[in-house]
Amino acid sequence: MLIKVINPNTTSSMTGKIGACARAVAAPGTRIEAVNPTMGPASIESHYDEALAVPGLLEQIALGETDGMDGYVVACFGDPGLDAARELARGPVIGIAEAAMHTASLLGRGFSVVTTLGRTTGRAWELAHRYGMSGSCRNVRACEIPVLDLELPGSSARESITQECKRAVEDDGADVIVLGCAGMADLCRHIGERVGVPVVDGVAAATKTVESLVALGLVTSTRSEYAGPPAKHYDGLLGGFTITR
Ligand code: 5HY
Repeated sequence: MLIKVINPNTTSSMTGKIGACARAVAAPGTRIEAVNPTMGPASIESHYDEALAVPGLLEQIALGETDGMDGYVVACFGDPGLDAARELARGPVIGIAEAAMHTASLLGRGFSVVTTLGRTTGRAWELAHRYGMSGSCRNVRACEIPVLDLELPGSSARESITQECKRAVEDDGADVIVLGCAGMADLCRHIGERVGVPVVDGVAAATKTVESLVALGLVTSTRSEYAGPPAKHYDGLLGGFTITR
């Protein structure tokens, strides 16, 4: 089974970490290809970043289709371009926020999301609502840590995030913690050993979700909304995204 894990930002060190976390949970016989686009933002911390990360993501999906990928993980907690990616890909496409929230809802009555910057919490709430998780989501907390600080060796990020997770358990009454950034994937075990409740990393959860769907022989429905994009010419910088049928 071939699964492509796409980090929609352009920071290759984060892609390496994401790939290692996906491979750590993949079943024998599952090959993980972890990639990031060469165009787009170095990190995704705003709506502007998210919008400009989507062309690079879709380019990687299109390449994956020519390479015969069975499924895809969108490894950014905003699940950017998820719907567009589902129109392009034959196999299942799963966002890490979607997978993490659904997984957390199976493990307790309520979960809290712990993410990077406060300005991204609105997006997380929007996704909780979209995924039918508003009733389970107790809170979305931010540590005010820039995404790329997670890449700095020896930074205090890990300790700050762990403390915020503890507060989520004590103050929100969270039964489960959802890590709100792909760059936190490698912190899952460390935090899990210190907060006393299950901690869900979306990269791992999404990888296993794609694996299960492919193993079940299930793909995205093309009945309506996720049918392939209509043939259309794209102008200017996006000329390469032209759809011919
Ligand atoms: C992520 N940004 O998972 C999101 C996290 C966030 O570059 N990878 C990013 O803060 O929304």
